[in-house]
Amino acid sequence: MAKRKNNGGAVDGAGSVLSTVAGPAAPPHPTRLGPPNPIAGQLLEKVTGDETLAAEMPFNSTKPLEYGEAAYTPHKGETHTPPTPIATASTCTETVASEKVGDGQPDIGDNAINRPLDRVRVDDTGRELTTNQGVPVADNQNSLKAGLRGPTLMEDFILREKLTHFDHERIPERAVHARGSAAHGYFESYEDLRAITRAAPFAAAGKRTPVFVRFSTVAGERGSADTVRDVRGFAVKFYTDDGNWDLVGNNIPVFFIQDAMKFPDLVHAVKPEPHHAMPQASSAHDTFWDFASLSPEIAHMLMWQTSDRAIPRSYRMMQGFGVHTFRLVNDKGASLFCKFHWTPMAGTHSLVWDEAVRIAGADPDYHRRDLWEAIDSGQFPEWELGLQLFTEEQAAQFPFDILDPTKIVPEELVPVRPVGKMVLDRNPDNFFAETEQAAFCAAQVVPGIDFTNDPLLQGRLHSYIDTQITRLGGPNFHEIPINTPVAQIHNNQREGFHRQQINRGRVNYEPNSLAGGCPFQAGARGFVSVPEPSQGNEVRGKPELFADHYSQARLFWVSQSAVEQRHIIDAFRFELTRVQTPAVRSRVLALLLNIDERLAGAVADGLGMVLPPPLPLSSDNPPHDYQPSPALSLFARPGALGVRTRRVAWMVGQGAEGGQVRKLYAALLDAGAVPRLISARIGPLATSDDAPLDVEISFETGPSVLWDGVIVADSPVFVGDAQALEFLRLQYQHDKPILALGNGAELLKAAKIPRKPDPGVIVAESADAEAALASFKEMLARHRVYARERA
Ligand code: HDE
Repeated sequence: MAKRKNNGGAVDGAGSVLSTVAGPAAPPHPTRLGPPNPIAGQLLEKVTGDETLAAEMPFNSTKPLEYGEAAYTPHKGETHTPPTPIATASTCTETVASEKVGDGQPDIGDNAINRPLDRVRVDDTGRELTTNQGVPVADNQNSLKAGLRGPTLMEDFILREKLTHFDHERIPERAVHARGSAAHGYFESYEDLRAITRAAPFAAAGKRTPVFVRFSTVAGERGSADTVRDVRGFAVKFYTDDGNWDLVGNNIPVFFIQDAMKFPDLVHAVKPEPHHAMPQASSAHDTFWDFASLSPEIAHMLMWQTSDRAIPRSYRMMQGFGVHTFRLVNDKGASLFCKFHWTPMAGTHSLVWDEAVRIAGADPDYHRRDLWEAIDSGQFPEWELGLQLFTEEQAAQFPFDILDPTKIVPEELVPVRPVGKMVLDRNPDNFFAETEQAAFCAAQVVPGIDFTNDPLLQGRLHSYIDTQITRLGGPNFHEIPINTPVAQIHNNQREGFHRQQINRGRVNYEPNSLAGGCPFQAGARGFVSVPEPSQGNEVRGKPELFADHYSQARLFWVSQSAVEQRHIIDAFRFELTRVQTPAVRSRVLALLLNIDERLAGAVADGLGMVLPPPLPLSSDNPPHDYQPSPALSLFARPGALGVRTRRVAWMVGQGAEGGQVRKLYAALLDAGAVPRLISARIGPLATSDDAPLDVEISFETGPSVLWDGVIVADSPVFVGDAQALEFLRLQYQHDKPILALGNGAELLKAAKIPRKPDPGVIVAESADAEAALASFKEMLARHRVYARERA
C-alpha cells in the first residue's frame, strides 16, 4: 500500500477524485472522500498511484533508440513498478468478490486464459440439462404448444436456442488440408542446442515442450477418404516458453510451385473441376495435368506424388519436412540455414495402390482410426527431429538455390543431425474444439528461428492468419483454447468478435506511463529478425538456378528401387488414363522425357501413345548430374516398431483347433500386434475342443485390405467359402504375409495362391505352429513382401 502523508483529513480536491473528468492543476492530496468506505479508500490510493507512475516518466526515454544505428540493437522498454496494484486496475471495485468475477484478489501479471486446457474442459457427469444460459431444462422432448394439438409458440426460447445453435454448427472447412486428424504430445530435446539456436524447445537436454500435431490430406473435402493419392500435411504446433512455434510442413520435402503467386492456380487446378465438382480428392483429372504440364517446376514434386509416399500406410509411418529453408539463430545473432526433418520410429511404409482405393470404400477413416487406436492403446507414435544445418558459404556452392522449394538438400551433401524426439501420447477430447479449431500458421515462429526469402514461404507468412479470420470468424481465433500459447499474452490488441480476455486497466496503448510502461517491449530478449541485407531493383521474377526443373526429379527417380519405380509408372498411367484430353497427356509425356526416357516410354506405353519431343528446357544451363541418394527410397527406413500395432486377421472355421488358436493369439498380442478372429459371422464358433472361440469380426466388416497380414487357422471346414478366398487372394495381391496352419493350406490352394518360393507365404503343420508364427512375425515386421511383385 502506498504511504500518503496525513494532512489532517484534508478534503482539497476530493471532488475531482470522485469525478471522472477534470481536476486541479497540482496533484490532489485529499485523505478522505467523505464518509469512510473501503472502495473510496482504494480510489484515493489509485489516483495517487497513477500520479506517481506518470511522474516517473517525465519523457519517453527510449524514443531516440528507434532511429539510425541504435535501431539495430533492440532495446527494452522503460518500465516502472506501480506503487500499489490498484494503480493499474480498471476499477477500484476489482476487489469486490463474487462467484462470477472471482475472489477479488486479481492475479497481477497472470493471464488465466493461458492456463492448461483443463480450464475449459466440460464434464456433464451427474449434471442437469440446461440452456446455454444455464437455465435447467424441464423437458427436452417437446416444444411448447398451445394445447397438445396446438401450434408451437414463439415464446419457446428453449426450442429456439437449440435450433439456432444447431443451424450454425458448421464452420467453413480449410481451403486446403480440410481433411485431417490430430493429437497432443511433447517434443523432447536430446541436447542443449543453444550454441545454434535460442529457440526455447532446444534450451536443454531432456527439455519437454508440449505439441499439438495435425496430419491431413490436401485436396479432399472434410469428409473425403484418408487413403487417396495426395501429399499429407504434417503440422506441428510447439507451445514453447517463448510462445507458439508452428512448423507447418508436409510429408514430401518439396512443393509443386516456386512462388506464392501460383498457389491459388495450383489449388484451383487440383480441386474438383468447377463445373461439375468432380473428382473428389484426386489429382487424376484434366485441369490438374493441364496446369502441371504447363508448369515444369512441378517435375520434382510429381515424382514424389506418384510414388508410394502419397499413399502412406499410416500417419505414424511417414516422414515430415519443413520444406523451406529456415534459419536457426543463437543469442549472439549468428545464424545457420536449416532444413527440418521428422523421421518416424515406425519406419516409412506405404499402401499399394489397389489397396488404397479399396480402403477408401471399406474404411474412409483409415488413417484417423489408426492414429486414434495406436494412441489409445498406449502405442504412442514417435518421430525423431533432424536438422540439416549449413552456412551461407556452403549454400553458395550447391548446384541449386536453397530458396527454391522445389529442391531438396541431398543428405549426402548435408547429413541430417538428430536433435530430439516427438511423442504423441494423448488423443483430443473433442474433435471440433481441438482439431478443427486448431489454427496453424507458417508465420508463427519464436526467437531463435527465422525465415528465408523463399518466395513460397514469404507468401505463406501472409496467408494463414488471413484464412483463419474467415474460417474461425474473426481476429480473436488465437484465444480459442487449443490455440492459446502456454506463454503469457500481453499486448494492447483489443476487441473484435468473440473476445475472451477481459483486460484489466485503462491503458491499451504504448508508450504509456499510467500502466508503468507495461506491457513494455522486450528488446533483445524478444524476437529479433536476422539482419539480412536486402537490396535490389523491384522485379517480378525468379533466380536463374530456379529454372533447372529436372535434375532433382531425375535424382529422385534414379534413387528409387525397381518396385518403387514401377509403382511410379503405374501411378502416372492411372492418373493420365483418367485425363480426357490427349494433348494434355502428350504434354505430360514431353515433360517426363526430360526426367527419364524409360519412365516416359513406360507411361506412354500404358496410354497407347507415341512419345512426343521433350518439352523445351527453361534454361540453357546444363542439368546437374546427381549421384543416386539411397535416403530417398522408402525402404531406407524400415523402422524399429517390429510387429507392434500391426493388424492381423485370424481366419477361423468350424472345428478349428481352439487351444492352439488361443495360445498363438496370446503370443501375437504379447508381441504388440493386434490379432482378431475373423469368419463369415461373429459370435461363438465350435472348435475341436470344448471351448468355443468367439469370432470378433466378419469378412464384410473387416475386408482384406484392412489387415497387415493373415493367419489361416487349422480348421476343417472353410474351404470353398467365397469370402474367405477373395480375402486371401487380396492379401496375396497386396504383398501381405500369409501363414496357413494344417488344413488351412487347403484354403490357400482353393484361393489359387501361387505355389512357388515366397518368404511371405508360410505353410506349416500345426505341430510346427510356433516356429511358423516366428517367421510370420518377421515378415509382418517387414511390412510387405514386395519381392512378390516382380514375379
Ligand atoms: Fe499451406 N495453407 N499454403 N502449405 N498448409 C493452409 O491454412 C498456403 C504450403 C500446409 O493442419 C491453409 O489454416 C499458401 C506449403 C499444411 O491446419 C492456407 C501456400 C506447405 C496445412 C494455406 C501454401 C503447406 C496448410 C488452409 C503457398 C508445406 C494444414 C487452411 C504460398 C511446407 C494445417 C489453413 C492444418 C494449410 C496457404 C503452401 C503446408 C489457405 C498460400 C509449401 C500442413 O492458409
